[in-house]
Amino acid sequence: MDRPVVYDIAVVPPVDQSAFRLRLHGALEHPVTLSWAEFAAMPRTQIVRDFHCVTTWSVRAVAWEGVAASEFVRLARPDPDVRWVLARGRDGYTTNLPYEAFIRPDSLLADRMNGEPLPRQHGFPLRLVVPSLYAWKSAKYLEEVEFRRDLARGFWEERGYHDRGDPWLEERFHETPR
Ligand SMILES: Nc1nc2c(c(=O)[nH]1)N[C@H]1C(S)=C(S)[C@@H](COP(=O)(O)O)O[C@H]1N2
Ligand SMILES: [Mo]
Repeated sequence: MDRPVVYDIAVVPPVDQSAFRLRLHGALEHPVTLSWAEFAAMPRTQIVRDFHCVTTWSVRAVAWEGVAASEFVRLARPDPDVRWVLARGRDGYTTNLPYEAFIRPDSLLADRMNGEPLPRQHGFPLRLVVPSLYAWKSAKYLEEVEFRRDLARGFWEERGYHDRGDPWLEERFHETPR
């Protein structure tokens, strides 16, 4: 596999798994906060996918393991008119993505990468992985997933990056300046 490249907006202190919480909130029938033990008890999945950064590098065939995004949808039951997801990391990083992309069968919340616990610089203990979109949508150090009817932009999207970010369509920037 190619050498992974790390892109971070800030230095992130490690978190104790006993203090870890994952919060699913917003337009949901059943908002929920999960401890690490609760997350670890959920059904597991694995995928192998290339990882596409917007700055032209791609990392080939990364093996991710964790819990499918669709399992959190089953648990939290988003309202039928939810259109967007806003993911937030412990470093304050945020990114928005279409709900449709979040629920794709290959989207997951990963706690293992290439057969090992997620390395610290790749988002320990948990990150979002959305292989169908550019890598900036895959929020590391994940703590919050907000389900929304309307668009709220994340860190890069506020700075002109695309609200969806499909690498096959090369959706890097917004077409029109905002
Ligand atoms: N929490 C958090 N997640 C993040 C970022 C970040 O700065 N903070 N950077 C994003 C960007 S721009 C990219 S390209 C990928 C890089 O993932 P990697 O460091 O695991 O290669 O993480 C994304 N997720
Ligand atoms: Mo990136």
